[in-house]
Amino acid sequence: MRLGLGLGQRMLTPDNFRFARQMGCTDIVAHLTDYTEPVIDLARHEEMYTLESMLRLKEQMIAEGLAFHAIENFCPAHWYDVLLDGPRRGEQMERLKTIVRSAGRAGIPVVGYNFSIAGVWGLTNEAAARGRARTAVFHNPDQTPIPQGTVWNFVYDPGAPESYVAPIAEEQLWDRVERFLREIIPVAEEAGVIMAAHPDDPPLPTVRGTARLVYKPDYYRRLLDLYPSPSNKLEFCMGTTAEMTEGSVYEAITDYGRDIGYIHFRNVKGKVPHYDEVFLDEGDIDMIRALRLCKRSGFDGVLIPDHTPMTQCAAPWHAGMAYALGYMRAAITMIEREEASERAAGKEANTP
Ligand SMILES: [Mn+2]
Repeated sequence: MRLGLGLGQRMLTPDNFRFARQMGCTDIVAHLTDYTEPVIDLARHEEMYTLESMLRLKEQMIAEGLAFHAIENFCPAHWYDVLLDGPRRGEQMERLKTIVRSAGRAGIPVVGYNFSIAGVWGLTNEAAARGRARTAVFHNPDQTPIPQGTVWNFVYDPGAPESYVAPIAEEQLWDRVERFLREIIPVAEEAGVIMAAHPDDPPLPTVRGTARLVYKPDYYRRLLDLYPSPSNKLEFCMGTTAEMTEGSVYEAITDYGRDIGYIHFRNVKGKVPHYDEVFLDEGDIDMIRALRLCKRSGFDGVLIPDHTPMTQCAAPWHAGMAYALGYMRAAITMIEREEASERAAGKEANTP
């Protein structure tokens, strides 16, 4: 198993790559979309998702001793009509295929995506983690409908008429993701890229009048079965899976270990409709047990910290990540040593 760091678009800098390497990372998962802008800057995002931009970033990572493991998420502006089944769906599917082909040509093994209309929604920031660290919490499901011209909390069309996105039923959404997979997975196979699906966070059946895709562990299987392929995998989020009301995160790891593209390693207290994101060692998940199960169920890829509580110091995000990465580095080492000694003991027992 390898340790990676996920970086937002504006954090894709040589300094942060060096920080990742110093923390023991070998891989970077890059967000090419800037989520801090309320209205999507189309030209900037067109540029970020080109082959040239991917190669430039990869070169900067290599210069710091890192691999470009994955792109996390398409930009909402690139595929809103794929999600909403709108008039520009065909042209946007072609755009997504170009992005996947570019990732393949740049030698980036994974493209993560989140097939969601409402996106990550309803989380607020509170001093809810250990030592009153500020962190994301979900306490009050806000169900106000989504304004037209918006998907995933981002405004792609500021000039859209003043009305709302019509309610979307679960079967409609599954039909849309099936069409998406039928078109994108063959392209991903040819490009040598793995498409990795993130579950819906928060994992509720509906948010803002729109159905959610993977909000229970069984639906990971439903998604994989739509188009079985080595290129159809999961961006397995431990935090989101633990927030689900059905099943357990341990069972899910055992069931899907071999179908995981990469892992979001995050802990949480509580489940929908009330949970707090917390430090790795203070939540409901026994993260060591979870990681051991990942290894035993056949996962041998990259794990990254997901979000982290902000620590009380001059570098709240970096210190939070350093804490998470140190914890993960130690856990990986421990579990790999355990396995090596079990293998050695097994060999001894088999010697006549
Ligand atoms: Mn996640």
